[in-house]
Amino acid sequence: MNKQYKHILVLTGAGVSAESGLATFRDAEGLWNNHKVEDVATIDAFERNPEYVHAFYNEMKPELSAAKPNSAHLALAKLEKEYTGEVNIVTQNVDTLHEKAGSRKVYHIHGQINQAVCLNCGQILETWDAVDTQTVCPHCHIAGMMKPNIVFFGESLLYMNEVERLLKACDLFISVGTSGVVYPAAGFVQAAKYHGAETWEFNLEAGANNYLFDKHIYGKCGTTLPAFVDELLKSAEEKEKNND
Ligand code: BV8
Repeated sequence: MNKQYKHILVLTGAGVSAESGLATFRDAEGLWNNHKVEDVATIDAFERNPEYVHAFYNEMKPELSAAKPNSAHLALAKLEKEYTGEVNIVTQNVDTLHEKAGSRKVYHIHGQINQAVCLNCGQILETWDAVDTQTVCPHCHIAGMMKPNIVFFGESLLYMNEVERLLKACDLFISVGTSGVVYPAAGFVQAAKYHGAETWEFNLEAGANNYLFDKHIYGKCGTTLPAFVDELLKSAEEKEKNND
């Protein structure tokens, strides 16, 4: 990490929100342990039993709405604000903790818990209230066509055009708190590497795609990430001074 990066791309997963008290998916007491993925996070499940899927996400809303960003989210917001180069976050998380920490350039490729999409007119409804099969779309006024704006397995990701552009442009790719098992997000590191980026993995333990990263920093990202961000800011400042 001895250069001034022009474009830093950060990919985050559930591990970045773990120290805010939010359950991850695949850890011991993870979200999927009490539910079968295919019962709640697939498009067939939604078509088969929309009430059940709506209830699963409605149940999550109060906790995610009350959750507070932790030092990892705050470090990334500080990096975006103070770093001389561009900083973007692509998150697999449906919580809004990056935004609550002050990050502005955040792309939710797996959707957002406080959004629903109308399958009739395609408009997005932003709400922390419960959405269900009776909810009327405020845009086209049709009832019963709202779906959580969550990307289920088998659905294509959101913001993929922007993500492709960011993967081509970045010279530093940082992955934080993801098990690296869900594609295409788990393959982003390969694309970044192909386009010449330096790749770093921040996780509790080696992710499934860890062999694709140049560097690894294992530990709680609430501790490891702020230290890394301070290093990045300090070395950029020194470079600026030397250039003056
Ligand atoms: C698509 C929405 C195509 C719900 C989610 C066979 C092989 C390969 C791929 C596939 C395959 N069969 C099917 C596929 C594709 C499939 C896929 O990848 N399946 C996997 C499971 C095999 N992918 C898809 O279906 C995707 N769509 O491919 O579409 C297509 C193309 C065109 C047209 C039509 C279709 C859609 C993927 C999105 C699915 N939706 N979620 C919801 O969020 O409720 S995925 C779900 O997993 C979440 O979004 C989550 O974000 C994501 C990844 O999980 P992680 O964030 O990594 O969380 P996890 O718990 O796993 O790990 C947490 C990590 O943090 C751990 O490593 C832990 O150690 C670490 N950690 C914990 N605490 C800390 C920490 N690290 C640091 N500090 C800490 N304190």
